Amino acid sequence: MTFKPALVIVDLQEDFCPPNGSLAVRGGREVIPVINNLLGLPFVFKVATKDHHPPNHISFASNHEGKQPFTSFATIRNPCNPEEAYESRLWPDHCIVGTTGNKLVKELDIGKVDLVLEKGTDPRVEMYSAFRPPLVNPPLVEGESGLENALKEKGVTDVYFVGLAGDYCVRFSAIDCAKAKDTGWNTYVIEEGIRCVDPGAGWEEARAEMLDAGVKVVSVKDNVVQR
Ligand code: VGL
Ligand code: ZN
Repeated sequence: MTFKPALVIVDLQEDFCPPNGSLAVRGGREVIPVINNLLGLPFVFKVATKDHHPPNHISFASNHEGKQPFTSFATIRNPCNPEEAYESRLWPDHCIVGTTGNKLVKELDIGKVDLVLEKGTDPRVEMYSAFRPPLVNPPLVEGESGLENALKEKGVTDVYFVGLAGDYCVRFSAIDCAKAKDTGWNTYVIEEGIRCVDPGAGWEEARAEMLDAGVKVVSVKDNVVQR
């Protein structure tokens, strides 16, 4: 099979970056030049995802009485199946539709991006993975997402992830990618192209979970689009 690499840039938005982002990830802006360089390489398909929340989104601490961003958790139920519930970390308001914080960072070489995909649009559920179709996250249920279909349509063989945050949306997107059925995709995370909310233990846990799922963590020095 011919090698057809895709680049997926996860949530490279103002709210995840210093100096003004409401959920700024330390060093978040430092990935921009790395990612702009990657955009110059011969990927067959380049996608950017956006966290795209309504103001009443369930992941905002401000929408839960007495809860604090970063330290509080809330139980979220799958509206399709109320038996399924999960504990989810709560955040400051971020990436609200129509705000500056929602915008892809202004330095991103957007002209080289083929497709922008929005996620997290349903106020009732958290949506870390770019592969989860609306209303079924989590747990993963059968059904293809917009990203999965788009990658299949382009005949992609290898998917490289970068963006923010490494221990949240990059992690869950890469894991879903590696686990996508009948695709044969090789899945990579490029380490210089990510920064984490919790760079110590958070990244270690994320890395271990990704390795377990078959995701390879690589370096830009590994000549990523050659094989
Ligand atoms: C993210 C926290 C909340 C991410 C999104 O893009 O990693 N993290 N929403
Ligand atoms: Zn979010």
